[in-house]
Amino acid sequence: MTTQLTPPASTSAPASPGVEAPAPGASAAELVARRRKGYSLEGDFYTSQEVYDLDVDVVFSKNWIFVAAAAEIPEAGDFVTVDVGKASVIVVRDDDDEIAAFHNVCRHRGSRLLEDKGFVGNIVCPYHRWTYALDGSLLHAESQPPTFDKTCFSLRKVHVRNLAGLVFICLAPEAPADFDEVAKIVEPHLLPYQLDKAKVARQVDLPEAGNWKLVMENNRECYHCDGHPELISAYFPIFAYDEEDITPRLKPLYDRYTKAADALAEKRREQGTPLADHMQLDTRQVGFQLTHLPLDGEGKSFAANGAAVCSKLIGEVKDAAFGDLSLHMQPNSWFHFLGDHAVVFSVMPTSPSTSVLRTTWLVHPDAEEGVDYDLEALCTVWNATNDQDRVLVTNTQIGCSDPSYVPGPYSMVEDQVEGFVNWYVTRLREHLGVEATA
Ligand code: 3BY
Ligand code: FES
Repeated sequence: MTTQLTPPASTSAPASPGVEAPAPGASAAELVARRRKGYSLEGDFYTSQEVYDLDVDVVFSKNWIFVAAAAEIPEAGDFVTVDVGKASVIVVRDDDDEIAAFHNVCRHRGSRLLEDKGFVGNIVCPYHRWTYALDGSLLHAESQPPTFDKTCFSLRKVHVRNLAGLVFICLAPEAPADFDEVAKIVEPHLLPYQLDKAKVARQVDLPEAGNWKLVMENNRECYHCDGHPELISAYFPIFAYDEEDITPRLKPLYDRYTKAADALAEKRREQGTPLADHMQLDTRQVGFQLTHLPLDGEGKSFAANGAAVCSKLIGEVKDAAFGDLSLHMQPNSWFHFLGDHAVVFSVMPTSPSTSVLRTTWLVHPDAEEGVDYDLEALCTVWNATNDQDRVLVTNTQIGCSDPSYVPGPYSMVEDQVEGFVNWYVTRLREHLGVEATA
């Protein structure tokens, strides 16, 4: 995340009445081949049914996607279902306390098995009551011939990983292998927060009137962050700057920031957790970015003056002023981990022009609503931020659907948007076997 004190130097071309909007209706292969580096995507990327189908079949079905916090399914038998296009997946905690994932399709005649979320002893099909254990094995199917072999009809498995309390699935037969390498880097950073044992304080599904990529692109920059007064008030308005950019006017602020960053580094060292940032958003198939930032004011949480919003610290965190560890992952998630809570986000596509942003707030399992935290106060900053972003996404979907829309250049502070788009275009180019022509 980058916050500007002054606007960046303009990189946009002068107004040019001669600029022509690309003709609509190009195939997905043409669109990804001619995508111009450094520029936003053509409008068809956000409106075409062909592109949407590819997004579901390639981006969301062949890559690891974030689908739930493990804390949503704390006990054996707790489950959530996840819709990916026409596919539905059951994510369930099994009797060994492991998280498993299965296609939500009965092995008899295909009925949907479970809806939404809840608790089950076994997974029982509502149609003819075939009954599956939490490990997916078929336990019982009535009226079968003696030759019937139950072991041939287990639920079909989906790849799943529980990364320190964050649950990812991959629908492909072969999941991208570098997830494990990324997990090895990320996991030690997350251990102090003990997310697997956290409590879900609230979950909100926000329908977005925009393509899922617009929600992600918007998340990947703070060029627009003047529109987030609640969020940016928690951060130092400084960290976009290199030391040489620091004018005498900025020096006191810079010194204050440096002091807070040093203090945070010391606290993380004491807690035995790594300090390094990582920026691999478009260089890996499991693209990710991990950033440690001190917060301004009291330095504790997402609230006015950086005040805490939960008096019980999350996990094993020892100091309330533990900064903001943010994790951004391709293609559909981002996360903020603070001393007193964590907030995790997933975006799922629902049509070419709509998507759903799911936000989940996590606190210490013993934190009591009304005693240790006020639920509204806990959620204020991100409810406001998400709603502000929703309006920006809606307007961008409308603008990108306008026949006059022409892709525009990214500024110097939109490098993570570029990272997202490069990652995305690479996935489609690989799948379609097309080379860049632009
Ligand atoms: O959550 C984030 O990291 C980003 C950065 C700023 C805007 N946005 C919501
Ligand atoms: Fe599930 Fe028949 S379809 S038991």
